[in-house]
Amino acid sequence: MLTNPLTKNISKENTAADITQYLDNDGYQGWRKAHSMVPDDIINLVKDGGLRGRGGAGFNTGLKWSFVPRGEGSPEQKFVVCNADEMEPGTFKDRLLMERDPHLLLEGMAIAAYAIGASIGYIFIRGEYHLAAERLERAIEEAKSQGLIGKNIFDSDFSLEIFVHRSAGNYICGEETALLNALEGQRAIPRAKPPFPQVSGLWGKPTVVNNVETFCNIPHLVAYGVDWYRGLGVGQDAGSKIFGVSGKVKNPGTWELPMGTPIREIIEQYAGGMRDGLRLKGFLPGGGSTDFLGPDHLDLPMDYDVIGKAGSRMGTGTIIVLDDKTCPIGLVLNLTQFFARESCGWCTPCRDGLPWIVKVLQRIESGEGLPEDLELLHEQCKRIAPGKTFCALAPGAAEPIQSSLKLFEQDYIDHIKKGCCPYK
Ligand code: L3W
Repeated sequence: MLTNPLTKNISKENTAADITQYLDNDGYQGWRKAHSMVPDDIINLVKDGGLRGRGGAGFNTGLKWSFVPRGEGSPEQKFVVCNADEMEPGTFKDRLLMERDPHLLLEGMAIAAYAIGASIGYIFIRGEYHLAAERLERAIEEAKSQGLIGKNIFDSDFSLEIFVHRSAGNYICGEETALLNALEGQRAIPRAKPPFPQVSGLWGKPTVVNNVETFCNIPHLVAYGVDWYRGLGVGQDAGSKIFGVSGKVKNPGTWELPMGTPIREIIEQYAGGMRDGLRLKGFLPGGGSTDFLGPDHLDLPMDYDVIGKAGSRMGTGTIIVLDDKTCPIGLVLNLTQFFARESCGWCTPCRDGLPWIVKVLQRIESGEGLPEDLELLHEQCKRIAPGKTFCALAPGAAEPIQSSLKLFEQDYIDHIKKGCCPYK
C-alpha cells in the first residue's frame, strides 16, 4: 500500500509532474471520488482521518471545514484559500510540493471547495516563489483544459475557479487573517478572532484557509480512506509529513516520513548526522518560532502533542539544528532580527518590544552585555507572551529567546563575563 502519498510523483528525474504524468499515476482520483460524495461525508471523513493543519498550529482540518455555515440562510459565496506564503525561517517544504507536483495541491483545493461549497479559490503565494507560481498557473490551465476545474466540472452544476495571487511580501501575510486583508488589497494586519475566517473571512464571506501541505494530504485521504490514512502514522498523529533538517548536518533536506517518526531518526539517518567534528547542542523542532529542545529530547516522536508536552511545538516540522561551534545567541539574534523586521507594527508589544530585544541581544553578542540584561530579556519575553499581542508573531518570536535563556544560560553568562563572543 502507498506510504508516500505526498511525494510519490517527486523524484530526481521528475522535475515537475505535468498533467499527463499526474493522471497516469492515479491523479485526480480523489477528486472524482469526492465529487460523487455528499459534501458532509467528505468533511466527516477528513475529520475522522485526524489530519491536522501543517502550517504550524496543527488544528484538525475536518473540524475547521465543519465550521463553515451550510444550508438555508448561509451565504452563497464561499472561498477556499491556500496559504502558500512559506516564510517561516528554516521552512522549505511547501515549495517542494508546489514546484514538483502542483496538481496535488489543486486536487486538494478542489475537494475542499466542493466540501464547503466554495466556487472560488486563491493560492496566496510568497512573492519570491516565482517557479512555484509559474508551475501552478500552468497546472491550473492544464486542469481546466481537462474539465477538472473551471465551469460545470464533471458535467455537474459545480464550478470552481482557482487564482494564483503573488504576495507583495512580509512574513505577517502568513497569519491567516492578515493574509485575507492582503488578498482584499488592504494593509496586511491581523484581524480580531473570533469571528474565525470559516464564518467571516474574505470580504466577510465564509472562507477556509489551509496550508499547502494540508491540502496535499486530502486527495489520498479521500481516495484510500480513514484507516489507511491513520495507519500511515507511527505515533499518535495520523498521516505522513514532510520533515526537514537545516543546520550543520551532513545532508540537509526534506523527506516524507510517517507522523511520529523519532527526531533522532530524522537527524541522524535522513540528515546524515552532524558534520564531522561537531556535536548537536540543541534544535528548534519546527521552524524559527518554536522553543529549543536539547539532546535529551532526540528520542521523542514528531507528533504535535508530544512535542507540545516537551515544552516546544512541532510547528512546520522542519528542524533547525544548532551545533556546539555556533553561537546560540548569534542564532537567536538572527531570528529575532527577522521577526522584528517582519512585524506589521499593528500592536505595541510586537512593534516596539521586538526591536528592544534585538538591541539587548546585539549588545550581549558583541560583548557589551550587562548582568541585568538576562532579567530584562525574561521580562520582555513575558510582555510578548500569548494574549499580550494581537497575533502569534511576537509570541512565536519569543519561543527561541526564552528557551535559549534556559538551555544556554551559561553561554549568555560567558558573553557578559568575558566581554566578547566566545565562539569567535
Ligand atoms: C474555529 C476556533 N477555528 C483555531 C483555526 C484558526 C486557524 C487554525 C489555527 O497560527 C502558528 C503560529 C505561526 N474556531 C478555532 C479555529 N481555529 N481555533 O485553527 O489557529 P491557531 O489560533 O491555533 O493558530 P494561528 O494563530 O493561526 C499559529 C503559524 O502558525 N502561522 C502560520 C503560518 C503559516 C504559513 C503557511 O502556511 N504558509 O505561513 C502564523 O502565525 O507559527 O505560531 O486556521 O482559524 N475556536
